[in-house]
Amino acid sequence: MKVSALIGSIALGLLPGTFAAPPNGFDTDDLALEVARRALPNAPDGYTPANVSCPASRPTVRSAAHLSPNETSWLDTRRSKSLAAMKDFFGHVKVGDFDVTSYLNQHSSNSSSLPNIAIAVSGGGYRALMNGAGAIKAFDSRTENATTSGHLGGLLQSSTYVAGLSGGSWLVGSIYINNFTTIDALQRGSTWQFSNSILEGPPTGGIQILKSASYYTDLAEAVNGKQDAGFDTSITDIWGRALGYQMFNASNGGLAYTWSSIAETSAFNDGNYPMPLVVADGRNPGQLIVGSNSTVYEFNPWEFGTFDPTIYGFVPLEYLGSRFVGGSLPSNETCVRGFDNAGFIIGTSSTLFNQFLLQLNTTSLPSFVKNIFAHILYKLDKSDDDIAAYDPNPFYHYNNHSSPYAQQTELDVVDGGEDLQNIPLHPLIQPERAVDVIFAIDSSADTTYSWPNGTSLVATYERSLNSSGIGNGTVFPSIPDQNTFVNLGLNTRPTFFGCDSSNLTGPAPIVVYIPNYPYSAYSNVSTFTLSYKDSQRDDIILNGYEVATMANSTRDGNWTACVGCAILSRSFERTKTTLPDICTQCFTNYCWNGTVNSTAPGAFEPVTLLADSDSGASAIVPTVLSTAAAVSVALLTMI
Ligand SMILES: *[C@@H]1O[C@H](CO)[C@@H](O)[C@H](O)[C@H]1NC(C)=O
Ligand SMILES: *[C@@H]1O[C@H](CO)[C@@H](O)[C@H](O)[C@H]1NC(C)=O
Ligand SMILES: *[C@@H]1O[C@H](CO)[C@@H](O)[C@H](O)[C@H]1NC(C)=O
Ligand SMILES: *[C@@H]1O[C@H](CO)[C@@H](O)[C@H](O)[C@H]1NC(C)=O
Ligand SMILES: *[C@@H]1O[C@H](CO)[C@@H](O)[C@H](O)[C@H]1NC(C)=O
Ligand SMILES: *[C@@H]1O[C@H](CO)[C@@H](O)[C@H](O)[C@H]1NC(C)=O
Ligand SMILES: *[C@@H]1O[C@H](CO)[C@@H](O)[C@H](O)[C@H]1NC(C)=O
Ligand SMILES: *[C@@H]1O[C@H](CO)[C@@H](O)[C@H](O)[C@H]1NC(C)=O
Ligand SMILES: *[C@@H]1O[C@H](CO)[C@@H](O)[C@H](O)[C@H]1NC(C)=O
Ligand SMILES: *[C@@H]1O[C@H](CO)[C@@H](O)[C@H](O)[C@H]1NC(C)=O
Ligand SMILES: *[C@@H]1O[C@H](CO)[C@@H](O)[C@H](O)[C@H]1NC(C)=O
Ligand SMILES: CC(=O)N[C@H]1CO[C@H](CO)[C@@H](O)[C@@H]1O
Repeated sequence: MKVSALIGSIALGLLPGTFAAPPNGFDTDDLALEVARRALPNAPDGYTPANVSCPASRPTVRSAAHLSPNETSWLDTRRSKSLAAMKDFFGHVKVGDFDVTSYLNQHSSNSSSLPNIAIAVSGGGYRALMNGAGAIKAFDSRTENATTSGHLGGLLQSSTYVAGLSGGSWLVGSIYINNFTTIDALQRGSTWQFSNSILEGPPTGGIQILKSASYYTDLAEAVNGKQDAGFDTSITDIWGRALGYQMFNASNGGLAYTWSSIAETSAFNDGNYPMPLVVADGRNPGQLIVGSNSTVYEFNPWEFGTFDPTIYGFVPLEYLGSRFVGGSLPSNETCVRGFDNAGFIIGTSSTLFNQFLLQLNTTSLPSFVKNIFAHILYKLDKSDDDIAAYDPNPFYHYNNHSSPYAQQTELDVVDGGEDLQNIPLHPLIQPERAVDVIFAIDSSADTTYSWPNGTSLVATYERSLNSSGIGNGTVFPSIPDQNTFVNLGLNTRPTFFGCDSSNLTGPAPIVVYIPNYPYSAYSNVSTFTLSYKDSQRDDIILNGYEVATMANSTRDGNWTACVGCAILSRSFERTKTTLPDICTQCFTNYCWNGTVNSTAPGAFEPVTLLADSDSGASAIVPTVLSTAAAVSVALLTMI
């Protein structure tokens, strides 16, 4: 008897009638909507990757020297949409007396002179998801009142890229797999039910009719299916399936939804919203610790791969799971689809949270649930290994002379924050993408009380200094040490880095650093907290809104103008436009000017900036994961 069947019968025996396996990967409700515009349940066999016939031109790995033809042509389509959105944005965001609309009209025929905007949402579990959601909500023109004076609605619609990592990738996945939905809808709907811990599964009733036992049976069924089809599995497969239940509004946790299906939807193809990016790290062959020299991967709607010199290649995401050799698919090999399950992608970006599953024993779940889980773990190839197995390695024998992965039949991919670059800036500082400004939302837990202190920017800066090595020519603004961040308060309000482009060694964006900070709520909840009441979730999201808008500009009446200046700055340089006076003032106020104060600061314990709040405690010290692997715990306390 297969273990999957065994588990199924355990659950059936104990809970008659509660477990109904889907007849196959498809969900008829979702299929009916296939013509509608949202990410699609288009995997051939649910969670299990399956052989399909190859397209006429067989998929290949391509060099990272340029953007993909898909991205290049999508950018063309996107530009007219983002330009229109920018005009709307500057309809309510005034930059002193400067007429931004005329400026944009004047240069609209040469799109490369116009601003190119990106948003990056850091990791940090649910804290990062919620604080990031507040910022995205603030940037979204669809949010009620967000396009009034003092707010920033429309920045999202004006952006070209939105990147997420780990907890930030759960946010990006929640938005994109659910039809570019709004944060408001996620708060009001049945998807973001964080009061139900991911360990227990979704509430019963509604779209996901499950109980904890059948939840785990469902997770096991899917993962066993993949394994029985000959694919390596790890605990990340279980974790990714669980995330699907909590982030995707589809029955069976979006079993057949692929990440590549985003590129098949008409709304995305029409350029109606920004391009989503998810970041993960590579673990080098034979290594356990992921250091600053590790390879950084991106998942975009078309491809998986990296600009790093280690691999310097991209594979079509849809055909991940096919046996590429030396960058092409041998004639005796078939195409495989369905490997890029959307939950698996965001699970890959957040593998450190695999540790939580291993803590299931410490929960109050009934013991038969724990037994089911023990069986799942037993069956996995890599039960306690914190990696996602990308086997077959799509870059097998690719760039044989330079790639440390070329001889590996399996690629080990891990949490995007493990190299300490906890903000997904890597895809956004690639010269080919020519980004002008990155809004970097940092929800990292760097300090004792889980506030950010610039560690992530420091890591990206240091990596860029190795420009002939792993940095591969990427340029990043100078970033001071973390003590300076705390001493100068650079982590208490937005700070701009790289304002003066003449002080850079090459083209690089301005980084608008937006650190998590308490306005109306203590949003420094522990990375280890896995369940939140709706009211606390909403308080933290509102706090994130206030972080991004500086309390709707009540903290600085010129904040939105200064955001406008950051957006326009590089464009002004290209068009040789004199900086408006208000921008000079803004840059004096917000740009880090090179001052350093590296003396060791005292404890960083900010209190809510707005009126007293009862919505949280300021000091939350991690204790839960005492048995987890030491390295993971150390990292989890930081991200
Ligand atoms: C996706 O969103 C668009 C725009 O709001 C809407 O028109 C469309 O019906 C939605 N599709 C689905 C499947 O919900
Ligand atoms: C990406 O581009 C390739 C080659 O131009 C094309 O065959 C493929 O259909 C495109 N993919 C998508 C999802 O549009
Ligand atoms: C939007 O603004 C109006 C008018 O000030 C106010 O009544 C309403 O409560 C606001 N809505 C939200 C969601 O803040
Ligand atoms: C294809 O050929 C290679 C080289 O002979 C072999 O290693 C591989 O197993 C073959 N694949 C299949 C699916 O038969
Ligand atoms: C959980 O508990 C079971 C039964 O006590 C034990 O066999 C198993 O090893 C434990 N699992 C973990 C991950 O500690
Ligand atoms: C900054 O965060 C790092 C961990 O990310 C920590 O080791 C360091 O002590 C912190 N420094 C300050 C000044 O907060
Ligand atoms: C990263 O690689 C550079 C050489 O390319 C080396 O100098 C540096 O020590 C490495 N850093 C780590 C943390 O391995
Ligand atoms: C900021 O605006 C949001 C949404 O309109 C509102 O709910 C919140 O109360 C406002 N906060 C402050 C400090 O004005
Ligand atoms: C905004 O900036 C202008 C120009 O520097 C200045 O005159 C004005 O006082 C500022 N307004 C606020 C509310 O700080
Ligand atoms: C640079 O910024 C620091 C505070 O961060 C300030 O004290 C100093 O006066 C500034 N220097 C210049 C030249 O503006
Ligand atoms: C300008 O560049 C130098 C050299 O890289 C650096 O030390 C300094 O901090 C930079 N200044 C600013 C304001 O970024
Ligand atoms: C700018 C730069 O250094 N680019 C290099 C990145 O890595 C690839 C692969 O090693 C090189 O071919 C590029 O020249």
